[in-house]
Amino acid sequence: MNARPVGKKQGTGFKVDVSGFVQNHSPHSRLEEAAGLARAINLDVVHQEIIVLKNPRPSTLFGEGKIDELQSVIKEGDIGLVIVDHNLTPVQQRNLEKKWHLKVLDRTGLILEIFGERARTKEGRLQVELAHLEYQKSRLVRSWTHLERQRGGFGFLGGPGETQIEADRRQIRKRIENITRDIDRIRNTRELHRKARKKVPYPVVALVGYTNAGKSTLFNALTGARVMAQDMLFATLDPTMREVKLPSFGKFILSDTVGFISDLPTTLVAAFRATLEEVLEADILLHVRDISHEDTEAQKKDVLEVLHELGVETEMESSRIIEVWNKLDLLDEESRQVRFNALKMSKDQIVAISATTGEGLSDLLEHIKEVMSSSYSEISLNVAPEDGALLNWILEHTQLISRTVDHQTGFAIVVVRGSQKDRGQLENRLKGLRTSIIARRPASSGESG
Ligand SMILES: Nc1nc2c(ncn2[C@@H]2O[C@H](COP(=O)(O)OP(=O)(O)OP(=O)(O)O)[C@@H](O)[C@H]2O)c(=O)[nH]1
Ligand SMILES: [Mg+2]
Repeated sequence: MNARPVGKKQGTGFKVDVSGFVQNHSPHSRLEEAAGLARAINLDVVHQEIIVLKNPRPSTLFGEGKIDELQSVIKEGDIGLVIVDHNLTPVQQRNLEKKWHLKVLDRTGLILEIFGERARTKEGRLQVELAHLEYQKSRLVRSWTHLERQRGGFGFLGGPGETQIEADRRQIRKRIENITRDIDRIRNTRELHRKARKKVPYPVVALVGYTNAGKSTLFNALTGARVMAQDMLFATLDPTMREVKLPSFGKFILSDTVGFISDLPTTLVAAFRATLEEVLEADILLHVRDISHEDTEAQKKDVLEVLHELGVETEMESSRIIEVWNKLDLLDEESRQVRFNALKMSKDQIVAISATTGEGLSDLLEHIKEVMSSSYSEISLNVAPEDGALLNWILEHTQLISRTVDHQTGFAIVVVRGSQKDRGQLENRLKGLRTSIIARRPASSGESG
């Protein structure tokens, strides 16, 4: 499944950033990001430039002059692959490939390649393959012969030797069907596991954020784990979960996941939807931001957009979102002050930290605890002996703190920790029963189950 750079000159890269289409992100940093993406699959970037497009051509995107100019750069640099950091139509891609006699990848194609290399779990691989197939399907109309599909694989960068030239739409559709079925199967199994996990219903805290913001570094800092954290885009693809002990609160589960990026291909968002949705059901979302990045605001906007696409109402759910301003150590004194002033003025929940130096981490944990305490409470119940079914429900949905039985009455005193949602459901279930809630208090302390 690994895609390799094409041609003898493996690893030669060449990138163009079409600045005329860049929104919010500065052309310069967008170019740097694209180069980073290329390096993320071991491509050797030999030339990069920003091209201002005054009037994009439907057939080739660039004008004749520019195409010729780039042709000489290609010759000179012995370049084997051109990456256009912009979405190309199938026709544009094919025409550019014909003119330059090499492989051309657009932004979506490039991101798909990276995901293809990174996916580790079976589900992750299938999701990426599905996204790839959807992408190919949309390009099948006229340019299929240029796609040089690897037999049984899905990389665009496959060697021409193993290509299968003739398109077979039906075959692709069939493969999509099969993959979808496999993914469903895996998902059902996971759903069962998740239900089982619910029996120890610790609150879940999920890390979300732009790629390279420092999610995995923070994950490691908080859990003592060693998740791959690298100065590499999309270092993490598959979700990872781990327990964290919160002093005087108990445990919570921290989950690290794939980073977002601007113009994340919609096929990919769709493919990863189920995985991400699970993460997004978390009690708290930590939105990790690289506050030292010049495009940090644009990145935030991108992340909120993807969250929105995934069904998180960021405005209405602000109480469960904590913004984590990371990489504080990279700011000079002045920018630090500016940031801290902004932080104080903001009505959002924000904590400034450095995941590498550890600065602010205790504040962050404190804040997590506060948010949890306000949404979690300790509930003491007097459970009637005939309400065994209800007791089972309680034990499945909440976290048991203690349980004692009054042998004379047969009633059990059960103390649990539950979220607001659990509490609401519990109250509904009590109607008409002898079981009752006898006390409730914020879950600011208590031991872990
Ligand atoms: N100086 C500094 N560097 C940091 C900090 N946090 C993370 N980094 C660096 O930023 C880079 C990216 O960190 P990761 O933790 O891999 O970022 P990520 O958000 O998990 O990225 P993806 O998995 O690609 O989405 C690494 O080189 C980290 O060492 C920080 O607080 N300060
Ligand atoms: Mg990561």
